[in-house]
Amino acid sequence: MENLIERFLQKDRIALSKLITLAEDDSPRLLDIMKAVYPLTGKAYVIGVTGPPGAGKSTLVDKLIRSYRSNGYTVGVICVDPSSIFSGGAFLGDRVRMEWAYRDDGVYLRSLATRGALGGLAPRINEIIKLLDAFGQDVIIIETVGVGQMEADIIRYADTKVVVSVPGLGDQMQALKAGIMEIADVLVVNKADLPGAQDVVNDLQMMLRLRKNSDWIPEIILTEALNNRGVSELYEAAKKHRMYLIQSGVKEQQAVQQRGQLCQNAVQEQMKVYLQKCFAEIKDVKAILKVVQEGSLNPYQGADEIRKLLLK
Ligand SMILES: Nc1nc2c(ncn2[C@@H]2O[C@H](COP(=O)(O)OP(=O)(O)OP(=O)(O)O)[C@@H](O)[C@H]2O)c(=O)[nH]1
Ligand SMILES: [Mg+2]
Repeated sequence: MENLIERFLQKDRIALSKLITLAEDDSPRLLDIMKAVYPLTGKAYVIGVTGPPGAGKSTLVDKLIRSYRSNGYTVGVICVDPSSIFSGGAFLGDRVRMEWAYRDDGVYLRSLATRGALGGLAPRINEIIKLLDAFGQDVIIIETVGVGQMEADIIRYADTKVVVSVPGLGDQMQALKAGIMEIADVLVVNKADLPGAQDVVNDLQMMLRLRKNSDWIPEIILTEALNNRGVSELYEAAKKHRMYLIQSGVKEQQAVQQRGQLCQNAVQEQMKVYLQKCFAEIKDVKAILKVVQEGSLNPYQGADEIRKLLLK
């Protein structure tokens, strides 16, 4: 593994891929990997892009990557959950569309096909972001499908959160408002070539007026990702938001919080692994579990006894 980290530090993309896979698989080696690479992090600008299925997120991301590349930035892209029923087909489309990016050394694309063990977050998204950051990608874009709490969690640590909507969402628009709108830093109305785009803008403006007090008022950008319209406006809006984060001190506040959270999460993960080991290996714990399984001991009574045993 030393070798793998060594190769990673020498900018070997295969080593990067392997380390991301270890993160994705929740490898017990992850803690050591992160200890080694963390000192190299902190430079990347992270953008989260979310919205309903088929809104044109990938088309937009493709155009954004081109913009960042033409401005001299390297880019890492993480596409979360392309295996969902909505986007299984779209992912193949993405590969074809992104063909150019796979050939560009300054772009690293990765899709996370799996959900976490608990069915929640894509595993270790934060660690994967840190790996890309440490590898030297200037800009990291996370694309995720959906407008609920789970998607909000996936892009929680993005510096700039872009929520994409489109004309004709109907009831989904309500879900969008209830779910993810609160966290948006930039609002995009894509497919502005279709009828109804202005209605969506009006709707979003209304919603913004109800937004809780915040120093930052999200811009609403009309785009036609397919025709590359509005993409430079989105690029500028993201840049403006990034400057705001830095100048207002919000970025530093978020960093303080994030460092604590990463540490706590890592401890929790370690504890989970430790507990699994206890259940499998400690004789007295196994004995209590057995009695619980046989029905002679209340499971919660059993839990209490195991806790006392482990924490004594
Ligand atoms: N009319 C129109 N169609 C667009 C526009 N942008 C993207 N599309 C089309 O919308 C469809 C979905 O685009 P994707 O970029 O795959 O959308 P997505 O949001 O990434 O989709 P999922 O990842 O499956 O949720 C494709 O057929 C695109 O060509 C646009 O500005 N106007
Ligand atoms: Mg997509």
